[in-house]
Amino acid sequence: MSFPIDQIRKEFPILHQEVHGKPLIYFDNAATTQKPKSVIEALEGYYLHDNANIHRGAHALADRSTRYYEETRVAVQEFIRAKEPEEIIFTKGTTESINLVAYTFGRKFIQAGDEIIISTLEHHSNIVPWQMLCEEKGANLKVIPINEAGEILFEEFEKLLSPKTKLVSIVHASNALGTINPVKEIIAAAHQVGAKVLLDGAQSSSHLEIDVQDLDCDFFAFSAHKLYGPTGLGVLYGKREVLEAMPPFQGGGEMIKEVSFEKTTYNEIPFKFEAGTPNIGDVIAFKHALEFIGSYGKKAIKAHEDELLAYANELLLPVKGFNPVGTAEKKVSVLSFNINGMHPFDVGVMLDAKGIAVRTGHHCTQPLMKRLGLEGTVRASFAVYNSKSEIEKLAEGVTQLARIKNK
Ligand code: C6P
Repeated sequence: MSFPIDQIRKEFPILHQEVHGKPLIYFDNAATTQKPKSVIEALEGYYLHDNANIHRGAHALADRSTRYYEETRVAVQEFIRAKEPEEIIFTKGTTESINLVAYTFGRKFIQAGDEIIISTLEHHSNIVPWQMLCEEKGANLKVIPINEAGEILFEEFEKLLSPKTKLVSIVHASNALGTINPVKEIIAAAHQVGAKVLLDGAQSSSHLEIDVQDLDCDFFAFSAHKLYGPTGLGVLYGKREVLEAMPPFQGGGEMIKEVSFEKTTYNEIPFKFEAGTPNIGDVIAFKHALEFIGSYGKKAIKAHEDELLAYANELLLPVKGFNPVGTAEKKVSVLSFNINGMHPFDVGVMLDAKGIAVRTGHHCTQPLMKRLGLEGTVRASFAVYNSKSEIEKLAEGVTQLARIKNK
């Protein structure tokens, strides 16, 4: 059965508009995905009918809001195949999820002389929190090198591992290049030396089937907005025993069991890490994004996106002056490239004039760009609602630009 692209596109009202007089082609999905009607309607429905604070009210609306909020937690648990809903913590996004681990796990378990391993592929939000922690604690940050294709060098990673390694924090799929890291092998090797592993799943969660129990990662962080859900909402998964051993993140309401001026005791997980009134409406709407993905199935979505990437490569690789960046064997649907003789930003502006939305620049991966000797790239990232005819328009636009500069 062919992928029901027309039916899917009907679910995304935003796609049906013109930009600069041309039909919008949205290829900036790694930055954020568009939202299906069901998510937008759930958000509206919450504020029209159910709005109330959760976990504390003695009235019907509070009961309803609490129930819907906790239903999303269970939906997330199932989505990443966690063992229990208590292992799911709602945050503001991947960035906050990683910072939460740095502030709590890091403050308690990382000491002077300890080592944290990341890779050259990391987004800034999986670099800076660890630099801050290392500076505070006198710990050391080690970086796994990559090859020219944008793949980590596994044997170099193994050399970095030692009893001093307390944490390996690594991106599952690179936002800048699309590389899928061999995370199962990384996790197994890190566990051999007793280190915990955090996976930055910001990009993998929308494309790959995630099974945190099978992966055996200790933490998994991702953002709802890259998964057809609302902005300002993220998830931190942690294994129960690891979360229970960690001190709380922020202090305030919800995260306490009992407060007195002499002593405060803390709530159980996940509430210990959800201080204050959370992002209730967006959490409730997020369940509908997960249901949207579930209704088509990750496998079918990935197959469709892989086909789009292969088609883009087929059309563009023969074009003189087209330089792909990131040619890993295993990739999610990210096409990063440069055109000889053109600044990536100028390419982005010219594609925008044709209605094609891409991201240009360093993609919050400055050390990676430095390693590749680039200022930045043009990045087209594909999602469930993109079509082959849109890929043809991209290829046409890029080919025109390349021809001008590469006669
Ligand atoms: N990458 C991109 O255009 P937040 O902003 O917290 O939702 O996600 C941060 C983040 C962390 N890790 C990876 C691998 C990411 O791709 C991102 C977000 C966007 O590539 C915005 S910079």
